Amino acid sequence: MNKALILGISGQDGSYLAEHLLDLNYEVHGVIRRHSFSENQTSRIEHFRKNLTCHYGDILDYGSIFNIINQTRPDEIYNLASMSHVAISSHIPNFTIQVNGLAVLNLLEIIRLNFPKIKFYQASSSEMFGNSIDSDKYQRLSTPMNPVSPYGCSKLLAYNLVRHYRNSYKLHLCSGVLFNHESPRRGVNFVTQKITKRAVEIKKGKEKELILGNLDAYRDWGHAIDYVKAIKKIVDYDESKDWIVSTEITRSIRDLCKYTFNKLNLNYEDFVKQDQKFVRKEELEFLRGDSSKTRKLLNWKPEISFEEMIDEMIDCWMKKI
Ligand code: F7E
Repeated sequence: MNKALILGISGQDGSYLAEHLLDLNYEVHGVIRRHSFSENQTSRIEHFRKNLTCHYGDILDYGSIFNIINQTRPDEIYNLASMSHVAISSHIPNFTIQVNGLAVLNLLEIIRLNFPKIKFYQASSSEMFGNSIDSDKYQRLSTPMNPVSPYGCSKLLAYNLVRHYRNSYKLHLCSGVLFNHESPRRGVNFVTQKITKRAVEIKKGKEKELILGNLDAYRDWGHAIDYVKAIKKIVDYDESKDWIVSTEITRSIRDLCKYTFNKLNLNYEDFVKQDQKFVRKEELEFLRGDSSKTRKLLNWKPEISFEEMIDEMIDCWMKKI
């Protein structure tokens, strides 16, 4: 039985990846941070927790991570642990760089010095591109990376460290540069969940307005379930390298509002207001990833459409609220 260790198992991607690996008959271990509301911490994995082995640890705590790896001896490590909110990273830049950047260096050192056979996956992000874009309006691995947030800078640090360690020490280290990916398990302070939740609250007469920042940024949104399948294929590929995972379709926040409110027979213009408070210091304006190589070499493509994904999120809020 293959063994996997997931850092960030209690997050959106970690929870879906754990389920996918269990379906593939893996023994799945995960690292959980201590949290004062322990019931919230594991809400995404509670329904299948009996099939997992969870360990208390923290990616910032070198000893705890070394011990977990030493005890579990995984074949594969997936590093999905991160401070993942771009806007919040401007409020806690130092912490963001430590968690998303320096902690990855520690993981790489643990692998290099002690467990060089482990296959390692690093969650990289389209936020690393910043506002760089090729003339055909796509981002790809050759597009210059000029991040516009502490989050983007931290992810670029980790991405470059993974490349350097792979080239220098011949380790199986790969990165997936994932564009935005959403689901009903997304945190409510990301824009897709914020919009679908509030639109349902308005529909049910519980709220009157939705306050957002920039409506004219574009994002390439896929479903997290499709993206964790790509992650597994990335790790399984013989050669360890970097990959783009995207839908190749981009939409604005305004398009997202329009679709969500229409679905509920409402007009978004009657409810959506803008406030500078939610406008970023430096916005990343436009994302659309060219994932043609990933599709071809890994025989992967997104299966769930944008509309199906937003419908699923709306349905979940309709049941919850
Ligand atoms: O923002 C705009 C905001 O916070 C999307 C993370 O998974 O994807 C995610 O980062 C867009 C931005 O995601 C609000 O300015 C407008 O243009 O949902 P988001 P993100 O920043 O793109 C990348 C690939 C990651 O790696 C990250 O970890 O929506 N926007 N008004 C707003 N965004 C939020 N959150 N809240 C608003 O009120």
